[in-house]
Parts: sequence; structure tokens; C-alpha cells
Amino acid sequence: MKKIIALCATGLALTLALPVSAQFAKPEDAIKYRKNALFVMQQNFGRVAGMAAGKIAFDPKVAAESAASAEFVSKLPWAGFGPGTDKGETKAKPEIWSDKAKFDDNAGKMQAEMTKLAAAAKSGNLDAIKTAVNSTGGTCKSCHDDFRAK
Ligand code: ASC
Repeated sequence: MKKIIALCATGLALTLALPVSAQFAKPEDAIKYRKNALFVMQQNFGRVAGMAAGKIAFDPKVAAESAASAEFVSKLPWAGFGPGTDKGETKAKPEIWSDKAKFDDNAGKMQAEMTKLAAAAKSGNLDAIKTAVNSTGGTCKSCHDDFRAK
């Protein structure tokens, strides 16, 4: 009984030592989490990008809501790239972990552009949205070029 309590206490201490965002039961969960977060982000970003490209009718309210969602979700995937999550069903390249500073820099740039896009979409100005979509899309692409396998 004492042993069990001690084990539980150790588990709790370990759990509390980690930031909440970095807790996953197993590596597969972290991989699923980051993929799903990136998917939800892309769906929202893609809707705004579609409007910017004239492929979807421009609806300022939907654009603003979608960009705000994309901005929020852009903060989430990174917790899923912890140590030991490099193997499994993933296109994540080993460079994410071997060149983490660069990866983190890319992630930060993307989030900064998402924030600008959300502001542009809130303003309702389609030209500003187009500019922000292009810069944001550029950050998606450059990170994928370096860190995502084909
Ligand atoms: C998207 C998406 C990307 C970027 C990129 C922009 O919607 O899934 O990876 O935009 O294609 O160049």
C-alpha cells in the first residue's frame, strides 16, 4: 500500500513538473494531437486563403472568425513535437529535433503572421487579407520545405 502511494506521488510530481501542454499519454497521442491541430488550423486558414484568391465568395464575418480560429490554433501544435515523437505515422523530419532552434523560429514566425492575418480579417479589408494570406502561406511553405517529408 505504501509502495502504491509512493508510486502515485512520484507520478504526480512528474506530471506537475511538466507544462500542461506537454502532457501526452503516449507518443502516438502527441503525433495525432499536432496533426489534428495543424489540420484544424489549415482548414480555417484555407477558407480565408480561398476568399483571398477569389475561389470562395468573400464573407467578412466568416473570414474574421476563421482567421481568429487559425490564429488561436496556431499556438497548439508545437507541444506535440516533444522528444520521442519523431517516430511513427508522421512526415516530421528528424531536423525538427536536431535543428530545434530553427524549427521553433519557423513556428514563431508563422504564429506572428497568423496574428497579422487575424487583424487584417477583423478589419474586413480584402486587400489587407490578401497580403497577410501571402505572408502567412509563405511561412507554412518554408517550414514544410525544411521540416516536412514529401
Ligand atoms: C495552405 C497549406 C499550406 C500553405 C501553403 C502556402 O493552405 O496547407 O501548407 O497554405 O500551401 O504556400
